[in-house]
Amino acid sequence: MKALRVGLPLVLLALGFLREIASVDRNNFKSCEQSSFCRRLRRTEPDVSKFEILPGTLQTYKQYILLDLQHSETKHLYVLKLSAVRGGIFHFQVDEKSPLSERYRVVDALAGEPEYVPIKVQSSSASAITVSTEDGTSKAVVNVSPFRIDFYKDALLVVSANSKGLMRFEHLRRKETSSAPAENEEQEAQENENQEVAKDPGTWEENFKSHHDSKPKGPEALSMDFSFPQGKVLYGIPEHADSFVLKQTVSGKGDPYRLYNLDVFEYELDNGMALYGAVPVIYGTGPSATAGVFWQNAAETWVDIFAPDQETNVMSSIVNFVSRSSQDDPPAANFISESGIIDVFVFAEPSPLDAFRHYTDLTGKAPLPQLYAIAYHQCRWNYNDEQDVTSVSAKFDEHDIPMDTMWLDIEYTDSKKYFTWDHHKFPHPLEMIRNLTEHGRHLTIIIDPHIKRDGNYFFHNDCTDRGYYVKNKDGNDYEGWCWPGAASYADFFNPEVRKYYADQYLLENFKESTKEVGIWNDMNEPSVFNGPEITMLKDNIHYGGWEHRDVHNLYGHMHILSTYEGLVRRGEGNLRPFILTRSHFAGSQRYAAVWTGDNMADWGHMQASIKMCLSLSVAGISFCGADVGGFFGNPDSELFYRWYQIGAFQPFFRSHAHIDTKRREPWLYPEDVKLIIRDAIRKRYRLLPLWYTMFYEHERSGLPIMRPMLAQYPSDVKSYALDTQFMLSDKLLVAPVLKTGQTKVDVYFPTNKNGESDYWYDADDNSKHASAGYHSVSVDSYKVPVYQRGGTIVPHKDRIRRAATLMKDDPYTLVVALDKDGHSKGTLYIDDETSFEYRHGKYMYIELEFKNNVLSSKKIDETASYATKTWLERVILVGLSKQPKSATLYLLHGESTELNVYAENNAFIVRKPGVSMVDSWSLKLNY
Ligand code: NBV
Repeated sequence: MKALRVGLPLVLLALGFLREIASVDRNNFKSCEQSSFCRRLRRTEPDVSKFEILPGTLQTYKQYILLDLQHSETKHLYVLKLSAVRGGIFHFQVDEKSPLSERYRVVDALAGEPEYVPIKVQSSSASAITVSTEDGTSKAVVNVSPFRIDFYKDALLVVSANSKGLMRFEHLRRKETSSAPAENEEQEAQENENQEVAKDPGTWEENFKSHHDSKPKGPEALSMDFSFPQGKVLYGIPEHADSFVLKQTVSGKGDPYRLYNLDVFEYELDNGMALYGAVPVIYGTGPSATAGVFWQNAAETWVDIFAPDQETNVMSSIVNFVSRSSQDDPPAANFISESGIIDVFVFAEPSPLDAFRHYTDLTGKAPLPQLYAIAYHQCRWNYNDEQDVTSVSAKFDEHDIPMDTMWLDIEYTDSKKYFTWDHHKFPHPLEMIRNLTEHGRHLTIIIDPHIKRDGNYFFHNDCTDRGYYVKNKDGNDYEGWCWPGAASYADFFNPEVRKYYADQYLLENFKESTKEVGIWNDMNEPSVFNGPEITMLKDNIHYGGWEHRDVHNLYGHMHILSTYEGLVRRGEGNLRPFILTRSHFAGSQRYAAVWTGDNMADWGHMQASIKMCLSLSVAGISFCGADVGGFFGNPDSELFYRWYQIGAFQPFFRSHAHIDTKRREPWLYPEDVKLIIRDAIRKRYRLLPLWYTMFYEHERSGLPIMRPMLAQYPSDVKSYALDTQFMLSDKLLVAPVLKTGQTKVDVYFPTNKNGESDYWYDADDNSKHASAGYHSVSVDSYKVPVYQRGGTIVPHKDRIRRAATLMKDDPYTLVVALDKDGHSKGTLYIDDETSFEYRHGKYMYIELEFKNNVLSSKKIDETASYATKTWLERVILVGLSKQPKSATLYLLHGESTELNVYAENNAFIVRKPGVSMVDSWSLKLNY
């Protein structure tokens, strides 16, 4: 039995948690119909809103306005607060005016307090109140009755809130209704409403399978719809294993997309079922604008999508949609959450990238990782013992395959007690780690949030004694089942618990660890094997008295926040932590990389890795990847090497496999397959300077690293729905092989804003593509169709070593790819690759430019400096119309050297300019 082999107590099987089934057991998870609040609030037919503003209540402050909002029948009062954040972002909140008890407001998702700016009330009448940002570029018009807010950017209507009238807001109420006759109309309406709401059997308490939810506060759900008048497609709201562009969910099209962090066993593709993470940001893109709506709510949320029906043919339906008459409704999304308040940020820009930037300005940017973290990671459940770890690492050397990190899954622990080792299998962890470090490699170990209830486990005793566990509804420590058997869950919402947990990472506590060890936080949805939908009861209680219902989607986020704090302190504030998390929320990018969980070894899941990482990337989580090879099942050779070829071009690149799969280190496949895998990994290592620069620029700008085509080509509607190819920054177009037996890939070269194609150069043979549309490209087993955009400069390192950490001082190659004017530009970032010293000016950020036949380098940040030993080994010029006779290298202080230019592989090459990367220099081509 698999379960026994991993030490899972038999009782789990008795509880019906059968992890043997072949695909997701939908019975374990709720549909909207099975969820009382979704059932109650899901009205998809446009309605006249029952909410109206009371314009006489307008209060104007420097940075916000307040207005009362009333339900026209119940007369229940709400308050709307509307403010503006720097950059033309609007923020609005709706809460009850006098709730029976406080309603939950999300914490820690935003990177900090937004920078609120003054707003001006431009006009106020009985029908509308118009406010604008001081510079007048963004405007919000609050329509009084029916209540609606229209948001404008540069006079263009970009988002309309509640224009479909789908807003609902269940006010808190007492269960007992008096039997006395109503004394006035208001009381009568109130009672009618109570009866109406109570009609649903799940309103005051709810059962799902054998689980009971006591709902101490009764109904408290809310919803609001948002239309995107400039949008042709909607996308975002990860995490779902679905297309990048969101599909219509209304008019009998099934369930809304669900955001509820869950551990879904063998997840299905092409649907909106909830997965491990939830980032409630959605975008609408059209040729004139991209608008974003960030719904800041951590409770279970369902999102209905009103969009063109894409079932038959995504492309033609979008094209049809674009040409539809203006009376047709724009795409819209209706967010339905179980509790909390309505808390929304709205932003829009002509360019999608600028819109994405606003979102990461709010929720933060991923800090630059250590270089090793963006190299190749080798994982499986499990590397069995020290000998296994050491020998796998050695085999990578033997087969000359680069690898930077070995990973240990749950079996390294003593009986699933985290922060301990199983000393039978791992008697000398420090020695084992040292052995890796000496080879330039790292170790990452798993630490899950469930705590074994064992009286001999210090962690459990501390949490019990200090009251650090999440409580059940009766105020006792909540107990569930997970890998260790009986387990409780640390309450990361309590700052004291976070500090305690962070402390456990310190070397004085976790003695058999080192400051270089990376941490993998798994199962943090949280996963509870015997809980409803494999998670925690909603009426559990967290710090501050909040129900789990209010904070569910934030649990994993608070877990990694605590881990991050611990690792920063472990490294004395100077070593960049590496954390991988499964669960995530808005803002999780500030702490950890995310992977897409337990996928399967099939072609569909491999394709899904692109769609899912694109959705995560636009939602701020750029450091994304999927288990290469597929977690469940055994990939055949072709699938396995094709997956490596994709993983090598995704930000987080790790091979991983379930404990019951066959061992699959690359050399266990036939020699020819191993060589293809080796080639794919080496492609990654060659491009590490580009990856590192992209991650650095991501920290500065917040722009996604892996980008949907529409991010770069918003004027080309045909590129909108593409999720089989993607861009890396604005430089590379990656169109990998996605199907078995493929000998050709249809690559779509988009139309730029001038209505033409850019120039694209094949990264292998430098051949040029210069016409827009689909091109069929031949592929052999080694081929990954990757194109460098003309007009860019991409840095490489061509001396591939066994680990990225050993390539630090190696020289650079620059690939200069020309646009149609003979220009190109690029950047290169260099620092110590490990520490936070770059935040104190110890780095080099270089701008490279080719124009008028001269390639030159100059520092972008003049005051920053880093004494790199690296130098320029080669310049590859792609797209020159004729061969230069020679090239002259000029250093800033006057010296010059004449160099030869060689023709090779459809390019011209200048070998060994030899100049230090510290210097400013230029290279002139002589004709
Ligand atoms: O820790 C074991 C696995 C892990 O390998 C995987 O990557 C996680 O997503 N973990 C889930 C627990 C159970 C998987 C069936």
